[in-house]
Amino acid sequence: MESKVYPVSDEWAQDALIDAETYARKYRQSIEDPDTFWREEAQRIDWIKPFTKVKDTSFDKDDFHIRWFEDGTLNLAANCLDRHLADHGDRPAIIWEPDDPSHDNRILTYRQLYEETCRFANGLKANGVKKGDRVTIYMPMVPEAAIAMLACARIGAVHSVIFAGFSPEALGNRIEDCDSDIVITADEGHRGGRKVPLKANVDEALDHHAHVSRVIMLRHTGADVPMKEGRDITWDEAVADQSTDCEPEEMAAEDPLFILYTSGSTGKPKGVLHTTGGYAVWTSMTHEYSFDHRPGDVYWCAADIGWITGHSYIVYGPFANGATNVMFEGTPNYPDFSRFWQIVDKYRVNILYTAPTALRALMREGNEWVEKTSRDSLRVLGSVGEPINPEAWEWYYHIVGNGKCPIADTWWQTETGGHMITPLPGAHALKPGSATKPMFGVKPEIVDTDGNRLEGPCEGALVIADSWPGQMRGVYGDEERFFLTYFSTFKGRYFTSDGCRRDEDGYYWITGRMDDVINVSGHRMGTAEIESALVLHEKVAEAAVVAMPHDVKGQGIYCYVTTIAGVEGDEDLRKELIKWVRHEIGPIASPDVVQFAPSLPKTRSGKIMRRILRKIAENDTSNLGDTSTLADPEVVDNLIANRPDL
Ligand code: 6R9
Repeated sequence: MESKVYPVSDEWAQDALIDAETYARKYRQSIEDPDTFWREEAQRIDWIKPFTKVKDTSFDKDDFHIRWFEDGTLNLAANCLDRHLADHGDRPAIIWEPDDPSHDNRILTYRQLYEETCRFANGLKANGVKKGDRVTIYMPMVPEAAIAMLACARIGAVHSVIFAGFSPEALGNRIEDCDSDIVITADEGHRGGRKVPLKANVDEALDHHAHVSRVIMLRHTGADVPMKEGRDITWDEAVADQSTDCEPEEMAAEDPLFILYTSGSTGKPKGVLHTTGGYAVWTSMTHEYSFDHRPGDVYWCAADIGWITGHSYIVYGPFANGATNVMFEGTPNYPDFSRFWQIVDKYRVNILYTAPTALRALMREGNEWVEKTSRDSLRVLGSVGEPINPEAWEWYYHIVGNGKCPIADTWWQTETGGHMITPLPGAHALKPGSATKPMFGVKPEIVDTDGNRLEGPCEGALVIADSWPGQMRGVYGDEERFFLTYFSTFKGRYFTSDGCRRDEDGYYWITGRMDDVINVSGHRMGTAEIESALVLHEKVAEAAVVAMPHDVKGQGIYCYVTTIAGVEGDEDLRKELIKWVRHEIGPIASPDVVQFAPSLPKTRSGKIMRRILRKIAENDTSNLGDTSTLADPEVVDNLIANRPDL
């Protein structure tokens, strides 16, 4: 396949933190002599007790374990805050931009962020939170969300951030799964001119999860919300009279840092568990190298704190590196389609990190929204969440970046903690749509279905052959699921569930998920999760959910629904089911299409043939592949005949 190549410019080649030669040398060392490489790289973190052992890992079933820097101790919040105070306590740590541009922004220096974090950490302690306790955070994109996370890290509590777009039902299940007794939230959030009823959602969730004994609520919009006597207090009450100093807890490198729920192939979202030392080194290193981040840069990651990108690249990586972080509460299209670029100009952003879905949504509105802004402060552009199509890549590069900013197309996952395959701006020639080359310490391999390693240009399943420091350490509360999900498909290797192609230059091209995960606007949704929600509805007998191509979201959600006998699938029920799924999971899981089906295509053994359902959803029915195992071929003809016009 022919593709355009954008070589590293002379300017970049000369000034980059990591140039091509340095990349080659460091990469080789990271694979051949990981001990030396990581011993040095880990010096970017302040250890309380220095580690002596670097890496002790095995992906083999009989001896499965992952430990990095294991006898070292540290506190990650102290690495993100305290150590910056002496030299640049007055540097802005967070520049917060509200949803509505006519409202006031907020700027918190490192000293202020330190003090607010300590006060809240003391407040948590005063409310009974101890090291190892799980704290649920359900917050809008405000500085207090980051403060709550850092406060947990400071006292050794394990945070579980739930994206504010999740429903009460989804929130409740996640509170239950990690058995957390405390929830931190706000009265409401702002998003694109609308209000998100966070406290009301928490109340609804807690109707069924009464063991939660404390809710701390930030007053943000000032909405009049009911407070439950004895359970609910305000943020201000929690921090009143608390000291602005709080001794950081000494954590072992392998002590848990946080849990983050994500979707996989099976019905129940899993709590991905990350630990402290390796994650600290990994997020700090990748944030610096992938974006060529320099002290004093204004850096903006436009993700939400509820996703791994927010954890690693709004909070831990950037703060560990003393970055000035823009944090934005709103959306790219409110009040108009220039909003992103106006923010870039307002704060003279040097590094912008966003998702292909946002770019596609803005691209289709026309270039004038971009071109009326300057954007001349931009130096590096980042992309994350899904494969970026070459058209969106070219637009990002030429229109947004004026043809002078390298694009870091960062491939990684909740499970990997940080960037795994990505170009470094001064080291790699770029090919639009390719995540290019592995990060230091990452050993990608492409295997066939039998697990044979393929060499040279090839396509297959992407696996990682050895451990890296930022790797997840477990599925919370389910020890076996970790090994089974990631290490049992291909022996001795971590299976990413992504398909991948490697070209003649050794560049990696991610082709997308190979499992039943739909990537909607960069958000992972399990088809089984949506199916379970649908069949909970009293009028639904059976449901099958597959991905469909979508111009803006990347993938959309296509649902085939069989109603119970005597119920007709009409327009009203269609609307009701869409509302139902939004209520059960959240607005991000909104079905794009609901097609009623008298029955679903099944094999004689009763398995739903998703391959066929996918083809119909893609409107590609000329070649359905092998249909010989279908129990009733007429079912398929009926589905094709009744496919809604989209
Ligand atoms: C960070 C994040 C992970 C899945 C991953 C892959 C897709 C993410 C990508 C990409 C191609 C990129 N993905 N970044 N695909 N190029 N640059 O998104 O984590 O929410 O766990 O999703 O997203 O399919 O497996 P997460």
